Amino acid sequence: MIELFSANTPNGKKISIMLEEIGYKYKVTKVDLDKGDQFKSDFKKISPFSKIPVIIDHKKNQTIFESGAILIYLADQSGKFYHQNNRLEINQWLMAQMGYVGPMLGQHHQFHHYNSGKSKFGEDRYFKISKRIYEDLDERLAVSKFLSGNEYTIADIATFPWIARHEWHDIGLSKFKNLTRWYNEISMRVAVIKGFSFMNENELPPKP
Ligand SMILES: N[C@@H](CCC(=O)N[C@@H](CS)C(=O)NCC(=O)O)C(=O)O
Repeated sequence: MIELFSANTPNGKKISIMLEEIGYKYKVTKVDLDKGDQFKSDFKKISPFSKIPVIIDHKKNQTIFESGAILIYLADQSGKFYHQNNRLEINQWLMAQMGYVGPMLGQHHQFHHYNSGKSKFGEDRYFKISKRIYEDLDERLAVSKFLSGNEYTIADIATFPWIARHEWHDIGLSKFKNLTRWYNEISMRVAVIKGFSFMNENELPPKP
């Protein structure tokens, strides 16, 4: 049994989607970020930077923080979505999500969605970077069915919930034909629909 410590955010959804995709039984423990649950000493013991998501694999007595590391762990355990012969490609797109796509879109959320009007510099900077991310992903998906090739992998699972916040981005997902094709295909997966709504049962990936 896996225990997932999470909140209803893109990083949180990556792991519920993965757990649904591999068909593992899991229990969700909500970490209320607005109330500061992430800073409680018991949580800090399993998450040194006070961030969700974290999992505990109770069967193996193993705790894991950082969504990319969790995805790799679950992929290794289940033998799914992280094919041995394509790891170099998958690692690149997964690391690009972890180190660039997520953090930059996250800043765009801060300046454009939550705090618009407070910093023109911040709003312009992250809008521009986010638009470039859409363009670059669209370019990649013009020549590749999924981010790391022909197969759906943990790189797609990591990236999808961030693009699913497209309504906050105001960039216009539907203008990006290849990214939209990829997004629509993933949105229709049964496991994605279930994992996406892990904290809000009626929540669906918003249409482009
Ligand atoms: N690199 C981390 C980022 C995790 C992260 O930023 N989590 C946010 C929610 S999406 C969080 O826990 N924020 C609480 C805080 O910083 O106080 C990962 O991918 O797991």
